[in-house]
Amino acid sequence: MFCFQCQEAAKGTGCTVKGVCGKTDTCAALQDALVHTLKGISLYAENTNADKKYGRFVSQALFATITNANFDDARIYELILEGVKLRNELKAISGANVTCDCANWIPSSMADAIAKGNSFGVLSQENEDIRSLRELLIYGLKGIAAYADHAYVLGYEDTAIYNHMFKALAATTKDLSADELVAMIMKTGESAVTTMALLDKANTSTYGNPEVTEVNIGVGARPGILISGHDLRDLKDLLEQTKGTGVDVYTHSEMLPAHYYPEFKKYENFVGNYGNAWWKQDKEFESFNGPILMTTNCIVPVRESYKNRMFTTGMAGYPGLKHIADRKEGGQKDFSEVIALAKTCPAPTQIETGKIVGGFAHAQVMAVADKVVEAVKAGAIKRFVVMAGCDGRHKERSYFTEVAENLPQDAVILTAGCAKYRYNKLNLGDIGGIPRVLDAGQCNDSYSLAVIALKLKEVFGLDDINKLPLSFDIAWYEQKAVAVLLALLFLGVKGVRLGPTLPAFLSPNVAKVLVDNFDIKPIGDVEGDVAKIMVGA
Ligand code: SF4
Ligand code: SF3
Repeated sequence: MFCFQCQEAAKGTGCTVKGVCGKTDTCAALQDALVHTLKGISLYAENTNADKKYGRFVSQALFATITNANFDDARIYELILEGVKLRNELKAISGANVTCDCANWIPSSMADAIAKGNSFGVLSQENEDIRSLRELLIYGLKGIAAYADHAYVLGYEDTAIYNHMFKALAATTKDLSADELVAMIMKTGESAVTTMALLDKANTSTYGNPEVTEVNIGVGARPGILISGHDLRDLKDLLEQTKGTGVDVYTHSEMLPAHYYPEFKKYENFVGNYGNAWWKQDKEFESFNGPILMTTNCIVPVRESYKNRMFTTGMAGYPGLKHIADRKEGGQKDFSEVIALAKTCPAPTQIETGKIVGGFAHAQVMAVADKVVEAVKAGAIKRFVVMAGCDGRHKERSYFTEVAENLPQDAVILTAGCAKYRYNKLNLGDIGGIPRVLDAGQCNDSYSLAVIALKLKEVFGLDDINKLPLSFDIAWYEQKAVAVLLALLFLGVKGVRLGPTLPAFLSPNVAKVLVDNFDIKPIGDVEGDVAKIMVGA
């Protein structure tokens, strides 16, 4: 195997024996064979007016290959078989004669698919710059795919997003120049903006606009179910089905922002958030005591002590865990087994107490825009620092906690994604009633931060987003962060700091393109960075 798609790639170069994430070499090969198949689908779909079902499939299958989403060989192999079937349908419809292996191969067995993945993996492209650009493109698409799937689940789709996915995946099989690939990457940034906007519309039209909310981080006396990941519709079904059963529902990691939506506040058994970012789950799931439902990434290798009370659903999967099947059209997923199990479990063991505040998505911030603008004009707020993205295991990530602690009192942190767990429980105070950490929501709610920045640009009559008193200090881990980063670049944001390390998949030349054109820089030391951030350097 060779995989370097996430920030924790072994030795900062790539995982070769087994993923640091726990992905086995067979699962890695199957995922590579799946991506290979999706390229074949795309080669036919890009020139056909393909039905939405093909776009949906490509999104869901790409989503399954995101870091920490699906470790289940059998499920990945099923997706390959389904993909080959759909590809052959498109082949017949288009009547095209495409010679690429990805457009024609037919797996005869799982072993055959593993061999295919091994011969068409990342390293099959020998030119390291073309490899780097192609993979950057694919990882951006994976992030978009996850967001597109969440929007689809709520009934929102956009064929332009699917069409871009086809074009971009097909592009990775062609003999394109570096410049042509860079142009495709920029278009992917545009598509990331479109997709996050669509998901924002899906979430807010269905569940209301997030509002400032205090979230309890302690526990109650009743048994609970812990729901993790990003899928709000799964949460809605679970809340409906646990209503009045005596079972409480807690959010974990990226599900925390669900508390900010008016729709979910109606449920008296929706009691709080348990634990921290994804990577601490192997300890925190143990002390939760009740069932855990993973709706998306990020799953870490599952311990025996809670294996029999952990479930996956949607595109998440893990061998040996029960998988809750998809809902029938118009219906709900059936969580009765999860709820029945919860009733037999003790209440969660308390690991923290207190409250955290969030809900500063675009509508809520706009509602207090006057106050914010006033604070900037009066000099009470000198700088906004976007510290969105992901959290992870690396010790160097304490940098983000220290930056949050060391920024002067007149700086406000804007956040989204699980990066927030590095500083959302510190007491950083407020500026005239405006908290110094404004949490917009999940990583896809980075879109809200962009909307807020564009609005501020307008209010201050500026012609360039980079003239705002705004800096970006982004923590990344998986491919959704790649999509968010490409979205920022498309929106013209320059000078983003990125850490804890730059992606292993950027070759020196590709990294140089990003530095030269967008002034992207690796994080440095806390003191130096804080000083530079405050003067916009
Ligand atoms: Fe390694 Fe990350 Fe790939 Fe997992 S996803 S195999 S940790 S590079
Ligand atoms: Fe990602 Fe696992 Fe945090 Fe949505 S999901 S942000 S890492």
